[in-house]
Amino acid sequence: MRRILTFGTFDVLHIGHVSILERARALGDRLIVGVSSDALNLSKKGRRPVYPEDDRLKLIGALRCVDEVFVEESLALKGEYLRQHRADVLVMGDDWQGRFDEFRGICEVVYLPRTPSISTTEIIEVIKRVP
Ligand code: C2G
Repeated sequence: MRRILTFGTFDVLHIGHVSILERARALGDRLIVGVSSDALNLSKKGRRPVYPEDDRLKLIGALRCVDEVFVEESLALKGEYLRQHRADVLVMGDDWQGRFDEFRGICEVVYLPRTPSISTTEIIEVIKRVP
């Protein structure tokens, strides 16, 4: 049983999110997703997500490729979460390339290419422009 863990906000769910989750799941037998809390986002990005954490957890948990979800309360607890969930592999998008190498002592760390030309920020901008 190869356990894959990944983290993210997954706000305003889009094809880039589903694509990385499907590719992450394909690396093992079980995919566990740490969805960052509203409070963590406020401190990290200076704004609250459009979708509240309960909704983001429900959406991610409803995907066929996802086996388990939990709330990521703090960036500083990544090592703890990896140990708690007995992760064999940490998967992150390559916008985080190199940033999680410190966890190579706990598990494998894999960076997957991001889907080009789509992001939550861009979707929000497009919606704002709708007359
Ligand atoms: N992603 C992607 N392609 C996109 C947009 C996002 O592959 N076009 C990936 C990101 O690389 C990330 C995941 O989807 O692995 C979730 O993206 P975000 O919600 O933007 O995650 P982020 O806020 O960067 O949270 O501590 C790490 C953070 O929790 C990661």
